[in-house]
Amino acid sequence: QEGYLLRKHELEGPNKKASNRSWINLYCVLSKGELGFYKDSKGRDSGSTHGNEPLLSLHNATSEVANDYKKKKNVLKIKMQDGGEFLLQAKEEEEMKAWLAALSTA
Ligand code: I3P
Repeated sequence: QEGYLLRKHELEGPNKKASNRSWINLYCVLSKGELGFYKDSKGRDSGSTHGNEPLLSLHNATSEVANDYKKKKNVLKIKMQDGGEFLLQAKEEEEMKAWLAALSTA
């Protein structure tokens, strides 16, 4: 599963708000239990992530529709094992569902 999503870093750890909280459009790639964020698909090909961030391990991560986030539609939430949290916005509901399905088996 891969494609562009808007991303907001919500929490850096348990109850720790992320410092950079703005929405950014990133090319997201889910592969082998890890989620990578890239500027575009060329970034994926060269392996250089946005801001040189490490790949996100989805081990023990949970994903759900972000029903508590009201400002945008088609937003899902990923909660990581370390307490970190990201919001990801898809352009359409079907796209959000496809990501949730992929994340649930990652
Ligand atoms: C953030 C940006 C986000 C906003 C966030 C701001 O400011 O406006 O869009 O989240 O609010 O801190 P900046 O771009 O200067 O980093 P929302 O879109 O969810 O409102 P927050 O800190 O209340 O999450």
